[in-house]
Amino acid sequence: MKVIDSTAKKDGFRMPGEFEKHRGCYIIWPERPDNWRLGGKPAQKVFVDVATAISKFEPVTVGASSEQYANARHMLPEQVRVVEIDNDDSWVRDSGPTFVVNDEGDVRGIDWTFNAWGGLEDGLYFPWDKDDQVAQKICELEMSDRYRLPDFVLEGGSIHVDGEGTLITTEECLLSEGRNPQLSREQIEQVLKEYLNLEKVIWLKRGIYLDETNGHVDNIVNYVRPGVVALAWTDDVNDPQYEISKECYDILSNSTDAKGRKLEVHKIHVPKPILITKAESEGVDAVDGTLPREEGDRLAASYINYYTANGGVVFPLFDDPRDEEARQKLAELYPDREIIGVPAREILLGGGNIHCITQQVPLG
Ligand code: KQY
Repeated sequence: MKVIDSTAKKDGFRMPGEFEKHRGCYIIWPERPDNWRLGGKPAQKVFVDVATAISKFEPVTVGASSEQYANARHMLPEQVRVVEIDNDDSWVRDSGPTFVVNDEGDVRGIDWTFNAWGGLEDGLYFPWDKDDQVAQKICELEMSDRYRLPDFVLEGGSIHVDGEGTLITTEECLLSEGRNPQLSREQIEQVLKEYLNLEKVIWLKRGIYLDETNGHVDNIVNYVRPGVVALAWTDDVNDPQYEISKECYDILSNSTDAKGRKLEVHKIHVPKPILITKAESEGVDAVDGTLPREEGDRLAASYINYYTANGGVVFPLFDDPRDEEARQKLAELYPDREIIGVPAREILLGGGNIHCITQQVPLG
């Protein structure tokens, strides 16, 4: 498959919204013991639940390392395809390609540079070279040509688009020292506009409180459809999350998108603060250079970190009274999709959630 020396905008490709039709979905199997407790065994069960839920709606491929291939194949249901993809960890939203489509139905991948959320500045592990090859491997499996950006760091979790020329991101992440410190905000915006075919970038300031990715947008805001977004919210003015969510609400509700529409903003309450337990902390193999998981640390829990599938939405459950409220809100926002909740504490303990462990391939 070819590496194309051009840009999506020049070639008439655009990034579709996640709510548009998919050809399928990728997930990478968790195993690294310095991020996933107990050697990844509890997380693997939840990844099976997420893959199974999504496979009700669209084909799912799980990539596993050669060491874990047989275990993954054994644990996953037969309708899920399992292939070997060597990796450093299982966040395919970030290590995988961002796909773009054209009006002829062609699909191409954008292969951003991946540096584990901040490289040597404040990245979450080292090395990350296998993760940086994941996008290329998925493009090959999908028979998709790709644009490779060897000098531009970006993760899929740091952007959401409406498919009609608008992208939402956060300054906390895209302007962080560990991504592209040599580029100004305007230059970063220009790269996004060229490679995703956009007219407008809406900049939020910060993502969810204590998000270890430097505030990925996919934990705080999601596009329901063009002109309509869901926002993580709390009414508790004493929670540091309040000020962040309020700031996002003010920016979003005062923004127009690329088509000149005012955004409709729907609030979905976060669960009460979720803290790492002693047993959970002790289950992680602490090593130098990987973010420690300390007892009592608050996790960046948000229902917004959900996956939009063909005909379905798969969202995280936290064993919290807000779970049911989130389900109802999503059912209202997505009347034509089945809403499936998956208990997701084990994914949260690894530092992300359902959206972060999935990557859609658009139908084109
Ligand atoms: O939230 C994400 N998109 C990724 C989280 C990475 C956590 C690594 N420990």
